[in-house]
Amino acid sequence: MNTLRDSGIGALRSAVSGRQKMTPSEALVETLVAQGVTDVFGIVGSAYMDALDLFPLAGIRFISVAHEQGAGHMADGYARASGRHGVCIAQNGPGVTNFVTAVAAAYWAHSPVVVITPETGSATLGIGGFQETEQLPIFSRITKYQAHVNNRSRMAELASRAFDRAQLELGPTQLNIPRDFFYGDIECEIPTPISIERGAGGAQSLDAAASLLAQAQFPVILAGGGVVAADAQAETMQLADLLGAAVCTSYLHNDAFPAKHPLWVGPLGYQGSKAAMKLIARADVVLALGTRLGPFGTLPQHGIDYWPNNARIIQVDADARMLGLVKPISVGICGDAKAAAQALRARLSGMALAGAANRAARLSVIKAEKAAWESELEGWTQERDAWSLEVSKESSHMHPRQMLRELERAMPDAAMISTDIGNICSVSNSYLRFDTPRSMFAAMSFGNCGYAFPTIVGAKVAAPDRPAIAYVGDGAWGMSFGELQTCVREGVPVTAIVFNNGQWGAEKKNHVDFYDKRFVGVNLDRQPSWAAVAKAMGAEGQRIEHLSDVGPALSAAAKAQGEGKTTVLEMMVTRELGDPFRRDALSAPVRHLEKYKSTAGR
Ligand SMILES: Cc1ncc(C[n+]2csc(CCOP(=O)(O)OP(=O)(O)O)c2C)c(N)n1
Ligand SMILES: [Mg+2]
Repeated sequence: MNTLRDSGIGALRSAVSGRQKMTPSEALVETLVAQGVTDVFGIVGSAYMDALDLFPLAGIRFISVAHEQGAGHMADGYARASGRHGVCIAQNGPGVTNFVTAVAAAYWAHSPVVVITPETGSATLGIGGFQETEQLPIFSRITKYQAHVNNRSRMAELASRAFDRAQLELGPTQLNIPRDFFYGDIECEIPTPISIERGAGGAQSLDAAASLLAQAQFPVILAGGGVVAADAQAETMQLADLLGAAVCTSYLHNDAFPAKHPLWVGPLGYQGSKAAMKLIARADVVLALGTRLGPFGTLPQHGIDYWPNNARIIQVDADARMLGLVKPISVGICGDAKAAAQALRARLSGMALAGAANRAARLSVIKAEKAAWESELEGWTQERDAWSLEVSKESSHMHPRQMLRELERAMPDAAMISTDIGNICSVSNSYLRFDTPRSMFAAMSFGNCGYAFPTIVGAKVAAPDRPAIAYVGDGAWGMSFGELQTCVREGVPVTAIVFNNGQWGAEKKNHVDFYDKRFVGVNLDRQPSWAAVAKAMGAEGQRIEHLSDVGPALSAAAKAQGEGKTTVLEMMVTRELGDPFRRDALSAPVRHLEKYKSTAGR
């Protein structure tokens, strides 16, 4: 499960074997070594200094960040890019509480992040000493497993379990350590990591699914994050080829299926592909492979209520609790996406496929829908609602959609892209296509502003040879640009594309649509020049005003990563806004009190 990136430190990298005397700090660090950990993100703190002292000799790099939230996101990006554990550590109390948002985000991104949380000393716990708070309840709903070191002799056992469970359950786990438990003499053995092979699922459910797929006239595959996590792209392609099935990707998992494949039809969900929506709407059988069918990812979009309520739905998920949770299903398979795809193909290879008769017709429908969406997108150079037309009329700035298209065209091969949660980042969903898995790191369903930048920094540490690019709105940039210090100080070169529209645009859209443009707190006036800020922080910075400069600037910035340089490209864009996030969740304001009546209705 854990393959070491840097075999050059091999001699240092094997954990001590056999039962022997050591300190708990040594036991922890040796457990990290045994688990293949080479990088840990955090901010230094006295609580765990005794263990930190051992990192260099253990071959573990400590990446010192600007804010613990950044460390958590970096661990998440690291895990998503590599499939290996992402690890973060902080000072007890405030350092640890700074992790919370990042851990919640990693939870919903299904990232195997291990959060090491030193705690106030066991001898003073509960009497309100320095930097004390109960650290287990805080993370109890955003971790898959919490280990509390209740006895120093159990350090290696519990640390090891936290690592194993993060991979087993694909999500963050917490290792909580009273700070005095780093010290003392113990005798223990460092456990070998447990690697669990996930199976294809039950034979009966696979048979039932194969039989539904064999009868399908219009099968469609919906490839989700599980395809990425299980490295199941090749198997998904083989199954799609066999069935002649269109393949949609689930919301914000655009890297689950290669965009160059003829059966790729694009992402579902917010700002997704109309081709994908129209094709899945026609399906009589859907194979939802490696997806929990998250509610936000199947909402109507572009005015299309595309979910095929009458189709037979086969859902494959490694977590049994996800089966049938959000959408009714006909067959639920608790299995690994890769193994399940293989098992289904093996079954279907020997069966007569009803969909074979109309395969050619189906393929031509797929081709036509893709072409129609491509040409619509090509002509969709700006938003056309009244507000957007008004604010962009006099503006010399770029239309966001055109700018996003230029970025897409100039995107370097094998790029990793993280996206934040603003309006322009969301619109970018239509323009983000990938041929390689582990390439798209969106803020997923936790949807926190400030996710994208630190996450791409972590991804770059995991995959230093791949171009690493973050898409970030200017509001979210204000939250996260501090991590430029980490890029410069630690030599982690990335590119941040900052969309300067001078507003918290995604939320402003709600003011426009539902609150009659009564703007409160959505304008970001008097911002600094983000390009100048970048330069002041030791990175490169460039303000981009013209479409013709977008592509060359991205290419140069990606190339500069090879020279160790981080670049901020500040894109000057109009204040126009794409469709809102939550048309479903807002409604016209109702007011009963006289003094607020003027705000009623709209
Ligand atoms: C941490 C956090 N705070 C607030 C929000 C609510 N929110 C969602 S999108 C958004 C606006 C984002 O603005 P910006 O980053 O400038 O991108 P734009 O929408 O302008 O493209 C806000 C405030 C959030 N999702 N996360
Ligand atoms: Mg903005």
